[in-house]
Amino acid sequence: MKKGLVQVLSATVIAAVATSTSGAYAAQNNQANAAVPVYPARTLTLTDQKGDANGLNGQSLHDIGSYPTPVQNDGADLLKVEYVSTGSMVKNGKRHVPLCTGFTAKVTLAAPPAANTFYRLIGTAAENDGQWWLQYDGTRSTLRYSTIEEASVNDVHLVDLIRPVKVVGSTFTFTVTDGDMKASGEQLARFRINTPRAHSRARIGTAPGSYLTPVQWDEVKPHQGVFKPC
Ligand SMILES: [Ca+2]
Repeated sequence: MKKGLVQVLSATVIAAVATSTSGAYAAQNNQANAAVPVYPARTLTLTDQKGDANGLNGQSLHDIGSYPTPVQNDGADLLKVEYVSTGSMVKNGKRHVPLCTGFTAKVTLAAPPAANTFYRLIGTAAENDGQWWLQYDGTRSTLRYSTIEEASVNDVHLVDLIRPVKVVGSTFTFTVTDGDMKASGEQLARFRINTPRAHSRARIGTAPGSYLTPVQWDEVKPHQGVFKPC
């Protein structure tokens, strides 16, 4: 009986110590988590109708709007574009302050990306007031940019993004860093995309300089505002 009592008391003490230790660890962990605020990411989400990738909406000559039809290219059907700033909280003295590093732009389609198609996230930027476009063609992930003056003489620049687009099922995501912005003459702190919008277009031909891009399969109408990640 005595041995049994000792065993019971020992088990009770061990359990109490374990609970106390676990509680202390949890408290410390909570304090550590509470000490670092969550990075205040900025977001902008644009949406578009499903089933309207038929080449009828957004044509420069004749735009009848977004209507589902039996002619439908699911892999070019834009449903959503989500811009999210990237960064982290860093120590500055006793405080944590946000450090912005760029942004991501995730595109959701009705099906995995189609072959021979350009996907473009369109807009202008702080320095590049002619165009600042993110472009994915199934192989290359690029940035197109120009000022108004350059665009007027078709002097448009094209560089590869530092990080290629990541495709997951029916979505693909651009990652834009400080280095990408510098490559196009933009500054991270001042950077913004004006009237962001998107379209998907056919890519006909093989030479980069001589692609034909009709038909425009689908488009996301312009957002009358800006996305400023930092
Ligand atoms: Ca659509």
